Amino acid sequence: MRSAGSMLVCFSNGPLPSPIGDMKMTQRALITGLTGQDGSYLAESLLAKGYEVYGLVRRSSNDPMDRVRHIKDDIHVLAGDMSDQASLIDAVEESRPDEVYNLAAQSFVGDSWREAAYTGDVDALGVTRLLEAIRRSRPNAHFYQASSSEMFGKVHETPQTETTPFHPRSPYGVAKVYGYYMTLNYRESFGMHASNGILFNHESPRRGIEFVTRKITDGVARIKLGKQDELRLGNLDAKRDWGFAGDYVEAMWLLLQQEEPDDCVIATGETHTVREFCEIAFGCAGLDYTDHVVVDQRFVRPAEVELLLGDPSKARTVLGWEPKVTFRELVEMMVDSDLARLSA
Ligand code: NAP
Ligand code: G4F
Repeated sequence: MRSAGSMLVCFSNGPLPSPIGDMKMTQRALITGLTGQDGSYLAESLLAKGYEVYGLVRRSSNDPMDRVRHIKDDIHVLAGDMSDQASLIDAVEESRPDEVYNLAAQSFVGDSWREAAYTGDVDALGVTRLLEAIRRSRPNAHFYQASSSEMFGKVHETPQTETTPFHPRSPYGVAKVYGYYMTLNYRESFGMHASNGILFNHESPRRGIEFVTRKITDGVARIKLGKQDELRLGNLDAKRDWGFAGDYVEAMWLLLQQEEPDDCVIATGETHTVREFCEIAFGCAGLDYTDHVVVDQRFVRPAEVELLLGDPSKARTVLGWEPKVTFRELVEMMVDSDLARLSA
C-alpha cells in the first residue's frame, strides 16, 4: 500500500492531523466524470475515506448534478471539459491531486457510430490531454484510466484477461484502446503511476437510461404501473458480465493504492444474456417478458460485441477485490428502485 501525499498539500489546505500521533495526511482526489454513474459512487466512497474530493463538471444548460446532489456541498466542483486542454491544466493545478480518476467519457457505445469523431476527441485524445496536464504539474499523482471490456470486442479468447488481445468493434472501443495505450505510454515514458482498470459492465439504479439494463428495469416499472405496454430492444442474445457499480469503484481505488502502477480486469466472472436480464427483471414485477418485449432493428448495432466474460483472478489476488452484489440482487435492486421512483 502507498503512503500518504506530500506535506505541502496537507498543510496548505487539508485539516490538521489529529491526534498528534496519527500523521495521516488528507488525500486529494480529482474525478473527471463526477456527475456520471461511477463518478457519483466513487465520490461518495472517497469522501467516506476522508479524501478531499474535486470533480470536473462540463458546462450544461441544465443542472447536471442529479446523481451527486446529496454530496454537492462536500465536493469542490471545477468547470472543465475533456476536449479542452487549458481547462484540464487549470483543474489539475487547482486541485493539486494525489490521485486522478479519469471517468469522463462519451460512454454510450450505441451513439459512438453516430458521433465517432467526437467520441475519439473526448474518450481518446481527452486522456492524452489529462495525462499531459498531470505530467506538467502533478507528475507524482496516481492516475486511473477507465478502460473497458469493450476493447476486447470480437473476443479472441474466453474468459478475457489482462493479456487477451484487443479487437474493438465500435468507435467507442477504438477510442478506449487509444486511452489504454496512452496510459501505458505515460507510465513507460515518464515513470508516471498510471494504471488501467479494465472494467466489465457495471450497473446500478444510477445507470443512464439508454443502457440496456436500466432501459429494461425502467420499462418493467412503467409496464407494471400501466404507463406503457411494450419494451423495444435490440439483440437479446448478447452476453455481458454485469456487476454492481458500487463494488467496482472500490476496485478503482484499490488499484491506485498499489505500490506500482498496473492494469487489471474487474469483472464478476459470470456472463448472462440480455434475454436472461429481461426474464429476471420482468419476473421481479410478476410479469412475463415474452408478453412485452419486442425486437426492434433500430436498436441492433452495426457491429456487435457478442460475448463478454471477465476473469477477475488478478483483481482477487493482487487487489484483494471481490464483487459483493450478485447478478440477481443487482437486477432486483434496479427494478425496485425504478418501481419506487415511478410510483412516487
Ligand atoms: P456515464 O454515467 O456516462 O458518465 C460519464 C461522465 O463523463 C459524466 O459525468 C459526463 O458528464 C462526463 N463527460 C462526458 N463527456 C465529457 C466531456 N467532454 N468533458 C467532461 N466530462 C464529460 O459513465 P459511467 O458508466 O459512469 O462510466 C464511467 C467511465 O467508465 C467512462 O469512461 C466509461 O466509458 C467507463 N466504463 C464504464 C463501464 C460501465 O459498465 N459503466 C465499463 C467500463 C468502462 P455529463 O453528466 O455532463 O454527461
Ligand atoms: O447496455 P449497453 O448499451 O452496454 P455496452 O454496449 O455493453 O457498453 C457498456 O459497457 C461497456 C463495458 O463493456 C462500457 F465500456 C460502456 O461505456 C458501457 O457502459 O448494451 C449491452 C448489450 C449490447 O450487446 C447491446 O447490443 O445490450 C444489447 N442491447 C440489446 N437491446 C441493447 C438494446 N443495448 C441498448 N443500449 N439498448 C437496447 O435496446
